[in-house]
Amino acid sequence: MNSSWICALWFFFAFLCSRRRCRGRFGIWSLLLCWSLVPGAENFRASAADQPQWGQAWSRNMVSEEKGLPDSFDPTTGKNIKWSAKLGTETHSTPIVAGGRIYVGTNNGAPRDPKHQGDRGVLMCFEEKTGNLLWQFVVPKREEDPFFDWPETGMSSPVTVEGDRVYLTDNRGEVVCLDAQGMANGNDGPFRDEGAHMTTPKGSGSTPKPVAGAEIQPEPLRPPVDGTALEPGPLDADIVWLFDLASGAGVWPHDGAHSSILIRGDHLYVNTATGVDNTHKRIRGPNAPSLVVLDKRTGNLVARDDEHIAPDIFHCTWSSPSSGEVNGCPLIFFAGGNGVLYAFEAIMNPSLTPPGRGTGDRASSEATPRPGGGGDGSPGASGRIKTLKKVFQFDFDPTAPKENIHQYLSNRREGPSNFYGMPVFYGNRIYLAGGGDVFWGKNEAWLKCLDAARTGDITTNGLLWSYPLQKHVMSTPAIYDGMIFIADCGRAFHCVDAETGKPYWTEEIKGDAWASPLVADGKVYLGTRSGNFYVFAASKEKKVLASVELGDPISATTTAASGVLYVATMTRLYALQAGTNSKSVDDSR
Ligand SMILES: [Ca+2]
Ligand SMILES: [Ca+2]
Repeated sequence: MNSSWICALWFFFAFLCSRRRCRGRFGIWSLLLCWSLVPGAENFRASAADQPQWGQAWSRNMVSEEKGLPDSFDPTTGKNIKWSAKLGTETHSTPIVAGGRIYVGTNNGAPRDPKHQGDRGVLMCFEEKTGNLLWQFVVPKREEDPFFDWPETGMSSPVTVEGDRVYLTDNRGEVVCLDAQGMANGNDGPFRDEGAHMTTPKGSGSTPKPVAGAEIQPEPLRPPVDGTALEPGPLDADIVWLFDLASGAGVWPHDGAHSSILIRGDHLYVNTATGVDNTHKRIRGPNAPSLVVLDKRTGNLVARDDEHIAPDIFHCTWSSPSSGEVNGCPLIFFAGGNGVLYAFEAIMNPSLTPPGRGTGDRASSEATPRPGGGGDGSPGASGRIKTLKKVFQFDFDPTAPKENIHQYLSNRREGPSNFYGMPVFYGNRIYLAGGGDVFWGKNEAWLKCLDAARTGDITTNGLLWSYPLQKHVMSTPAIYDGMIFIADCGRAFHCVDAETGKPYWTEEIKGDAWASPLVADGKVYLGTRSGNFYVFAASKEKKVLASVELGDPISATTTAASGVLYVATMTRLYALQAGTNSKSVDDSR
C-alpha cells in the first residue's frame, strides 16, 4: 500500500467520523489508531525533521527545509549553543541525525572508553537531546601499510540511517550495518564477534612506515592473540553484518575510505574508495570496482560497475553516488576517480533473493547475490554479480592527458581531473564540481552543468555550461532558488546562476573549504579548514551575516535537523539552537 492510498483512506475515515459526529475520546482514539496502522508511521514521525544521510535523498542537493536556525553563535559566551560534545583530534565526517541520535566519525585522540587505546577509527553516537555519548564503533587501523588507512584520520565517512539500521564504510574499507540501538537491546547478528573486531590484531606492532613500492597487499583483519579479545560493553557498537571491500570485492584501499552510502529499495550503492598504491604512481587493483551494490539486508555483493575505471584513477574514489529519475527511469549518478561522470540504471528490487535464501533458487536474468562478505567479512564463495548498465558517460575534463596519467603526480599545471564532492541532480540536470586533485594534481577546477536526459557518450553534447573555480574543489554544490552556492580550496566562495553559470557574486574566505555549503532557512552555512565558520544570506546580493572564528579546522558539512544546526570541528561537535545559551562547553564530554 503506498502513501497516497494511506492518505486517502485516512481522510475517508476522518470524513466518516465527522459525518457521524464522532467526538471526544473516540474521535481522537480512532485517529490515533488509524495513524498507528499506517506502516512505518513511527519511522515517519521520527524522521520528519531528521537528516539521515548526507545531502538530500537522493539528489544530494545540500539544502535543508529546516527553519528558525541561528544566524551566528559564540563559543566564548555560549550564545545559541544548546550543547557541545568532545570528539577526537581529527574529524572529517559530517554529522548525521536520525531517530533521536547523532552520528559523527572521528578518531581516538581523546579516548571515551579506557579499554580502547591507540589510533582507531571511531564513530560516535550521541543522544540528540543532550549530547551524551550513547555508544561508539571503534575500529583498529589497517596496519599493512599506512597508505591503506592513514594514521589519525579516523572514520571519515558520514553514516546513512534507515529505521534502526546505520550503514557506514569504516576506516578499514569495511561496509558495516550497525544497530542504532547498539548493545542496549542485545547483540544482533549474524555478526556476533564484536570483541575480536575491536581488538588489536595478532602480530600488530607500531604504526607501519611507508615503504615505497613494496609489494604489500591489503589483508583481511587478522584475529587477536588468543585470550586477548576485548569484551564488548554497553558503550560499544553492535555490528549486524560486515562486508570487507578489499577481500570481498578486490578494492585497493587508499588513505582512508570516504563514502556516503545511497539506499534505494533493498540496495546500498557504495563508492569503493579504491585508489593508487603507496607510490601514488601505480594501480595494483586494475580490476577493482569503483561502485558496488550490496543487499542492505545481508551485506551480500549484488552488482558492480564494469567500466574499467581503476587503471585511470589519479588518486582515489571518494565521490559518493546520487540518484534521480530521468524520463521515468531511475538512474544512479557516479563520479569516478578517472574524471568521468557515469549514469547507470538503478537495480530493481525483484532481482533480490530474500534474506537467508542463499543462491540459485531465484535465478533470473538478474544476478543472484553471492553469499560473499557472508556477514562476517570473509570473501565468501563466488557467485554471479550483476553488472551495472551504463546509460551515459561524461568526460569532465576531455582535454586533460589520458595516457600515463601518473606521470603528472605533483604537477600543479597539467594533469587529469578527479572528484571529491558528489554529483547533484536537479531539474533534469547534473551539477558537479571537479578538477585537479587537491593533494597531488593541477590547480584548475570547475563547476559544470550537464543535461541528464541524454544517453551514450555525452561529453560533447551534454555540457550546458562550465564555470571556472579559483583552485581545487572538494565541495558538493547547494542549489537553491535559481542560485548555486559552492566553495573551493582557493579560498573563494561563489554564488552562481543555476541557469547560465554566470556568477552573481564571490567572496574571499579564510581557509580552504573541504566541507560543502549548506543552505537552510534562507542562509548558507560553511566551515573552513582555518576554523572560520561563515553564515551568508542565500541571496543574489552578497551579504555576510556572520563569521565566527573557532580556531579549530572544519572538514564537516553543517547539518540541520529539528531546528538545530550541527557543526563539527576537528575536536568538538556543537549543537546550535537560536535562543539557547550553554556557557559550560563541558570538556569532560
Ligand atoms: Ca543490538
Ligand atoms: Ca552483532
